[in-house]
Amino acid sequence: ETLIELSKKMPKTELHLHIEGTFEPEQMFAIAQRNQVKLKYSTVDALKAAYQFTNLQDFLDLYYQGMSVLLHEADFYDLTMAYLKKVNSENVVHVEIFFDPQGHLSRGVSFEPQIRGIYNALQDAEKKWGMTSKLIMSFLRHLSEESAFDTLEQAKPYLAWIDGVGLDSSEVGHPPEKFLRVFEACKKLGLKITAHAGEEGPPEYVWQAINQIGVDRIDHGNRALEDDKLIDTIKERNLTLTVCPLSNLKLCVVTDMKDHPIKNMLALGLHATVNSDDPAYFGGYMNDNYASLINGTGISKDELFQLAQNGITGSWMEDHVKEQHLKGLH
Ligand code: ES4
Ligand code: ZN
Repeated sequence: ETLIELSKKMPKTELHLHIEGTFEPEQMFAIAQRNQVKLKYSTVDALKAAYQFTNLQDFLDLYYQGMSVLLHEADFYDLTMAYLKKVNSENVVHVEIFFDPQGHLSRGVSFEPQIRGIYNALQDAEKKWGMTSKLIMSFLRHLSEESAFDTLEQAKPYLAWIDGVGLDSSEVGHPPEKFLRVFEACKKLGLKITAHAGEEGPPEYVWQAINQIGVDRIDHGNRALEDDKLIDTIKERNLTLTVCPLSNLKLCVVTDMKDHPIKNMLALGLHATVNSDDPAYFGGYMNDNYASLINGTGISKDELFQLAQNGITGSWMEDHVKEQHLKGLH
């Protein structure tokens, strides 16, 4: 059995996934049509041809355009269900999904249809396939603290459906400490906390996420490797890194998959995991991300299992559920 075959068969978790980043061009055009809204691109091929990014912002500009056709609860349901169906076929057994409410609120789409559509799809996936999930509301860091507080207020009637909060969008110039008070309020509400840090931003932003915000996890974290003391701190605190190989390649965080730092992260004792981030934009879902690591970096069988195991231990599943999944892995 090849490592590729093994990686496909393994039960996997996804801990870093933006649901709006799973919007495939074909589905985007179909929903645009039924909502009678126009996209900037006239064909699927023209849109796909635009998916060439040199940095995070290039991608975000298209990502916000793409999500602009989502208007109704059914749109959010269909988007989420299409993703869940895809990863169920890849033996993903647990997902922790981000959504960006401000990307929709700013267009006049209220909180309720967003979360109801996403949540109902997650529930249906559990009923159909036993796939478990957590939902993470993410704040857009290029917007103000006030906007984040307003979003949290709108989320309050739905807190039973929300497991954690995150921080995403344009990193440089928007350090975690900008949202210190918002995350304090979230913590008081019992929400888990994660933040994108060290994707394009400096190690200082990862320090802030840990020491000021008190994150339970770090999304990406690539640039933490520039700071030895930071590496030690991430280990001491047992913080999981949600690493996204194809995302890193497409956004030029790494220039070649053979230079991807994930093997180094494992060798340093960091709890790295494999995730797809925005699979419709970055060229692949969970199995493609594993395949790119196997083909590009030459990870070993032991490293493959370590990554899958880290995905279970780094998840926000209840401890007894983690135990079950760990047994299923070997
Ligand atoms: C994102 Cl790859 C990435 N980084 C930061 N924010 C994001 N939102 C969606 N994908
Ligand atoms: Zn991300």
